[in-house]
Amino acid sequence: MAGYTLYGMGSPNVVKVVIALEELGQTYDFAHVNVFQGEQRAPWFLALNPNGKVPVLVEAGESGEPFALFESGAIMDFLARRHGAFSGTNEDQQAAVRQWLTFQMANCGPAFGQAIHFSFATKECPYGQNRFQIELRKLLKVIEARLAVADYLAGEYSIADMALWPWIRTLGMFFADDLATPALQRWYGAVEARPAVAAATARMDSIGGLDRQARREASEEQLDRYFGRMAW
Ligand SMILES: N[C@@H](CCC(=O)N[C@@H](CS)C(=O)NCC(=O)O)C(=O)O
Repeated sequence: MAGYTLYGMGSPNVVKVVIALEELGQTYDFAHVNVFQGEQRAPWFLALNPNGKVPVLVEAGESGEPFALFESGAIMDFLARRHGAFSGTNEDQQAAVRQWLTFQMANCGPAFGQAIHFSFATKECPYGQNRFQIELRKLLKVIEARLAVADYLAGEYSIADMALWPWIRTLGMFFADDLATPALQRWYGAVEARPAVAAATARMDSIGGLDRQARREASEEQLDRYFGRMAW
């Protein structure tokens, strides 16, 4: 039996956890959650994450009780500490890893997600498009400046890079021109070349078909709820 079960879909916040599991050499079962049709709002899922979002990681308990964790940043931090890698080797480095992980979680995830949402969901909303594209470009400048003076976000390759990389990959499908800067490209290629990252992306690309099917089969009302145009 795999030590972990990861509940998710093929989105960046889930891919980052798959990268961490692969980098740490952990076995895991992947449980696909049909977010387009609202499976994340079912009572069984809310018992794992009351906020109704993927990813959720469940660790099989050695003495019975499984341990469930939500919020991808907390999951990354948990996995790195549990398996003693990719989170810095002294207190200063550990703080730097958590700093850049928090930077990704608190800034890049929300702003990049909204920039993507407004670019395809509500083309009639220039206020939202403009606001989040300005923030996206500002954050990309911060990342470029950091990677111009450091190989990786926290100096050494860490869970902070694993957390950011899938977001940059996804941004490439929407805002490729904004990503054409030298340090970001150098870093992106270095992370992409890691065998664990290749294994993670291959596994997650196979999940993409499940997401596309779930989205195709969702009703208009379910899609309105998923995209936040209507309350659940
Ligand atoms: N801050 C959360 C964000 C998770 C998140 O936004 N998950 C999305 C997919 S990437 C989701 O589950 N959406 C479904 C919904 O909100 O109903 C994390 O990093 O874990």
